[in-house]
Amino acid sequence: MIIKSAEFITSATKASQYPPALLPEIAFAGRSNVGKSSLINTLVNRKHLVKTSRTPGRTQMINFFNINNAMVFVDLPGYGYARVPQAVRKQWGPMIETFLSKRETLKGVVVILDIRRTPKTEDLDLIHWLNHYNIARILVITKADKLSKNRQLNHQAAIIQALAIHKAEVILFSAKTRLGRDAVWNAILSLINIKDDKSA
Ligand SMILES: Nc1nc2c(ncn2[C@@H]2O[C@H](COP(=O)(O)OP(=O)(O)O)[C@@H](O)[C@H]2O)c(=O)[nH]1
Ligand SMILES: [Mg+2]
Repeated sequence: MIIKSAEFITSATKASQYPPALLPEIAFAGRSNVGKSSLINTLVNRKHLVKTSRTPGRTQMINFFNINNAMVFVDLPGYGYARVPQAVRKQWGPMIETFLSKRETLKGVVVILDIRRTPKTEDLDLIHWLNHYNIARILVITKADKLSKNRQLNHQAAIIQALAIHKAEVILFSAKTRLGRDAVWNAILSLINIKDDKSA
């Protein structure tokens, strides 16, 4: 995928603050610190379009980015970080659920999981919500570079089992090595019905 432009549009916590729904949207969701910002930056070939952080739980708003004037990437706030104040954590569910249930231009959600962790309640809840609202998902297992090839396979198998899904459904990814970048792009493009014109 050739990236001609990638620009921040706006941040929102409620529907009235969302930008006009004009382009197909792909949202990104996962636990705080899972590597969501790094994944988006890798996809768009920018080091700092989306802030990455060593301190998890900082971004508690929904951030919208215009990509190539062809689609919008939506960075959803990370969940499951204990040090986020209770009041903020309480907002998280309704904020995400409103977005997922009301956004008519949403074409799918990239669900990001850390290869070293078994999916937790929040991950499973998110996947159930997506099923409930009939929203397409792309499952990405990131930070693959943190494990040896052998352990990658074992951990991937454990995650697949915990989620009760098919092996072909997950994409192994690394922001560090860029493993899986093309596969994630292909999955996104097929959800929004855009052909990847490499000559463009
Ligand atoms: N080794 C490695 N580190 C990563 C990868 N993706 C993210 N990280 C690191 O994990 C931390 C959290 O990443 P970030 O993208 O900010 O996570 P977010 O909170 O989910 O947006 C940062 O220190 C990143 O450098 C990856 O694929 N491999
Ligand atoms: Mg982030």
